[in-house]
Amino acid sequence: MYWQTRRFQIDLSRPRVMGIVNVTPDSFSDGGQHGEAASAIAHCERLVEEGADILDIGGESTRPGAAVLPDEEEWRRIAPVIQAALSLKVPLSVDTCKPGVMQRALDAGVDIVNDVQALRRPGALELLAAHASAGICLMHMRGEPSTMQGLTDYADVVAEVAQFLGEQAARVRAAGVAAERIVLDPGYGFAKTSEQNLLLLREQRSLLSLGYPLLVGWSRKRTLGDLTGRPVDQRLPASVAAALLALSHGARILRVHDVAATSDALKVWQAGDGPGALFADNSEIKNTGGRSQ
Ligand code: HH2
Repeated sequence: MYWQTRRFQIDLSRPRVMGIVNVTPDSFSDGGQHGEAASAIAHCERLVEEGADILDIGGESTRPGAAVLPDEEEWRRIAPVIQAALSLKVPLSVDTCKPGVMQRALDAGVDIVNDVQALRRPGALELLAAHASAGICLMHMRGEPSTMQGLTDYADVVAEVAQFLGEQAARVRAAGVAAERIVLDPGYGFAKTSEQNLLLLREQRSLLSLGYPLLVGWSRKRTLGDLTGRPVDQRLPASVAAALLALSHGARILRVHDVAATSDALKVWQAGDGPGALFADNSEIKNTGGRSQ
């Protein structure tokens, strides 16, 4: 099982860590920490040293009620970071739902588009279909960050998330995108209550029947605060526990803020996950040298 992205074929026979780089003043857990390009670039380097397999770079917060930015401003934030991070030899993902930003990021050379709106904005699907090899993450959510909190009415949240992701993947495939380029994400925390997030986690494995690898983002999210009573800056142990649970329920890519801690936890998890697992790390990410681009 692998994820085809622009420069890299990511082998998913071992789980992968996607490190979050928020070049924003207002992200829910680290807003303002890497708002300047220089500090965001240093953060990229640190995350790679800590074991990030992929970097996910975003310029606009998706937290409930976050301000919507013009394309120009979002791109101005992330452009220098993407430019610098391209030399770090790990796949780069851009976290955006705006086709104008996707276009610029793809032109600049990013490997993956991570879209919390699952390529539903006009022009997004066409853009990715016209691209030869960029990886795509399709996530479930309802509404926009400004409205999603009120959109948590589901008859059966697991069935509805599965149906949505199946339909979006089919739509992307019908546009001519190879299945190997697609991963799916249940969208923890997006238009879901804590109870619904936990139910989805327990039933997460059922999403594997859609036939795509799963990427998940539990890092520091509010449900973890609800469970532990901890504020956002004290949710590291809870985030690691949720990440490992998501792995044991079939996820292959973990989108996290705390790469070092998650990588350590993964090593232990893998060591106990089969004979010789600890030393059988021959599943490196293969650089395809941008051949297919
Ligand atoms: N969560 C966030 C943003 N992007 N993308 C995917 N695929 N899955 C997620 O769960 C996900 C995501 C929210 O986290 P963060 O980036 O830390 O916060 P903010 O959106 O406030 O910048």
